[in-house]
Amino acid sequence: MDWSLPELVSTFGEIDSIFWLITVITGVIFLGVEVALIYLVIRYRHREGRKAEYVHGHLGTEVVWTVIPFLIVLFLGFKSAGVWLEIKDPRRFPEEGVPLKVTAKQFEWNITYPGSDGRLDTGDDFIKRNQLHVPVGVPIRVTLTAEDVIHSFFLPQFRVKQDAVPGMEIQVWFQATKTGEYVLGCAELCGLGHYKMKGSVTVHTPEEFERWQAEEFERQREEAAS
Ligand SMILES: [Cu+2]
Repeated sequence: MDWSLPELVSTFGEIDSIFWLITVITGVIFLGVEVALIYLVIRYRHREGRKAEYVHGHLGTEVVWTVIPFLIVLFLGFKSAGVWLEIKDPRRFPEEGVPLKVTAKQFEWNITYPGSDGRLDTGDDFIKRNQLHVPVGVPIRVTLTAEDVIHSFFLPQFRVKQDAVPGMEIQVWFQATKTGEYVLGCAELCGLGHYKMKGSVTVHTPEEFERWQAEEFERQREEAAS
C-alpha cells in the first residue's frame, strides 16, 4: 500500500508543497502536545497523601499560545492565497484551451466535447459518459454543473476537486503534464450509488486527442443513424 500522495500529473503541484508544510507543522505540534500530555499524566499522577492544588492560569502563557497559532495560520493563509487564486479564480484562468462541459448526476459523469471546431454548442459536439479525455500540455476549461444533487468533481492525480451544484455553472481549469490513464471520482456522498460514480481520465497527445474526437463523433453519428 502506498501512503504518499497520488502521482502528480498537472501543473497544480504547489498544492503538494502546502499539503506537506501543513502536515509537518501540525505533526510537530501534535507530537509536542502528546509528549507533554503523557509526561504530565505520569508526573502528576495520584499519590497517597498529596493534595490537588488550584491553579488560576497564567496570562503570559495564554498570550503566547494564542499568538503563535495565529501567526502560523496567517502565514499559511498568505502562502496558499496565490495558489488558491490561480486554481479557483475564473478571472485568472487561461483564455485559450479546450472547453468541456461536465454534468454530474446520480451516478455518472456526462462530458460534452467541443469536437473539431474546438467550440461548445455547435453541431459537432458530442457526449461521453464517464470518460474524460484531454490533451496534454493544454489548459482544459470545464463548466461544471449537476442535474440532481451536489456532487464533487475529483481528479486526484490532477489535484482538482470542485463541488458540482444543481442550478450553478462553476468554472474549473487544469492542465495535464503527462499522458496516461487516471481516475475521475465523485468526492461528495451523493446517494446510494455514490461509490460507483467514477470514470476514467485519458490524457492524449494533442494530435491523438484530435483524432479521438473526430473518431468518436463519427462513431456516435453512425450509431444514431443506424
Ligand atoms: Cu456523486
